Amino acid sequence: MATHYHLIISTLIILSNILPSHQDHFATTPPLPILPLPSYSQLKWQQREIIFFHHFGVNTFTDSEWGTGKESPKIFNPKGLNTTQWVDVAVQMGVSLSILTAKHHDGFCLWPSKYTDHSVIGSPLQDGHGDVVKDFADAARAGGVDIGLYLSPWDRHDYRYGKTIAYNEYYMGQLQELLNKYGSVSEIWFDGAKGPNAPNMTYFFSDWFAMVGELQSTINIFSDAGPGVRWVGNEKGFAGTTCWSTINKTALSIGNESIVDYLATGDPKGTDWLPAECDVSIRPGWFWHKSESPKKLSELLQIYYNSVGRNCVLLLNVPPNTTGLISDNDIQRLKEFKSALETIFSKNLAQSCNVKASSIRGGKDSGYGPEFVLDKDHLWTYWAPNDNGKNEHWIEIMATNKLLKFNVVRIQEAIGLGQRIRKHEVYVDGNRVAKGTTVGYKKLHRLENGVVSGHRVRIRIIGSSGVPLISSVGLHFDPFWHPVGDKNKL
Ligand code: FUL
Repeated sequence: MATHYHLIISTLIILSNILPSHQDHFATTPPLPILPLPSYSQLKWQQREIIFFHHFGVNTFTDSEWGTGKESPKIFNPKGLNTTQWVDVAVQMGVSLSILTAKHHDGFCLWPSKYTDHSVIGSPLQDGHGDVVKDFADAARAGGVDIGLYLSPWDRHDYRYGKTIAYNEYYMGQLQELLNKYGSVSEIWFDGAKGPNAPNMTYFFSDWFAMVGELQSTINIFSDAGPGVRWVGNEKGFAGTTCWSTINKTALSIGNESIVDYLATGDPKGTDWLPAECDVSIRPGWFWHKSESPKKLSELLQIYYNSVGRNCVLLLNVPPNTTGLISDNDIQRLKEFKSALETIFSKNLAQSCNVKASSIRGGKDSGYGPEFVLDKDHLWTYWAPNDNGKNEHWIEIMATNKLLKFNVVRIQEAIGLGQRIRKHEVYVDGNRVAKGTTVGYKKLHRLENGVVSGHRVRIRIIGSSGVPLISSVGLHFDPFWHPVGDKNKL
């Protein structure tokens, strides 16, 4: 009996050594998320990086920025209107979403609304049978570009403005027209702007937002306070150097000047995922003016670093002119911008390097190794360190042969599992070259002292909620960056 018993025990021991235990057999599970998380539509929006804005309307023809509402619809006469040309420009730029001002503050509607005659109906465009929103939506769909619409709450024309119930009914009627008639709409823009002498009235935001969500389930609602996307708090195209996608919605309200700094930085303790959009125009004005010209390439690049490179989306306004086309000089500048971004970011010097990290969740070959920061997926494959209670984690990129020379460091977090990093630093061969706070979807460090060269680049994460999850790292050379003190120009 005793021998039997021993046999059974030793067989069991042998078997337990041969058969894989659960731990060896299954893949290491991903870490738990840190709430709040982005929604599907917010994640999609974030990855667009650059969105177009088109301000177009009676102001285009009166050379003004804020129409009075007294303009005759007859002045709206874009004789060569070609929305396909707008879309072609977006496609060439790699832009996947364009937002059109369906109605600006002057109240003039670019579509034939049945609730007013202050629209294309009274204009010479196709003898009053034109519909710019439809043309734009059709052209965008044909070109594979998504559309967004701007419907100004402040309306300087409509007789109902100032009468709370009547105007809210009018506004909601127009929302229903826009969101029912033109197919899928990916973003709707609720502008908080209102002139100082405008009649005092209440907008029924909750009703509007509920209606929008009902008519378009995947839309992102933009306003100062979201609920899908928040305003960044200025119109320069710059986010805060610290920029959380998290914020407390209860602290926000629309048209409230006192919250602009909070909007620019977000809130590490925020319980709502509400990422920031940086709106800016390629020209000084939002509408096209003959006397204005596009911003310099260097300004556009600075805007890109300060918006996309600070965890935001850049909403770049490109205004159609009186002909109904995007002007050649704007197109030319956009081409330069696109080509500059390609020059800088198409080559990642880290690609040919070895990588190591302070630790790896689940050990080597677990699917969370540092090599995942060099693949093409910038969201769902990532380096995850061990959750060992330590406050510091690092990843290091080592040159295989020749010296690395770069002036831009790109770091991306796997934001699908929450925005975590609060503080980080970058070292080259032991010398600190950059430091920062938040990372988020994308952090770009354009190095203050210009080009650096070295063999080992270490990114230290010295503060994060939970463990940091890094989805991508890039070392880039930006030939357009010449800061004072750049001693190492190539
Ligand atoms: C502002 C408006 O007053 C400007 O005209 C422009 O539309 C800009 C995007 O938002 O608040």
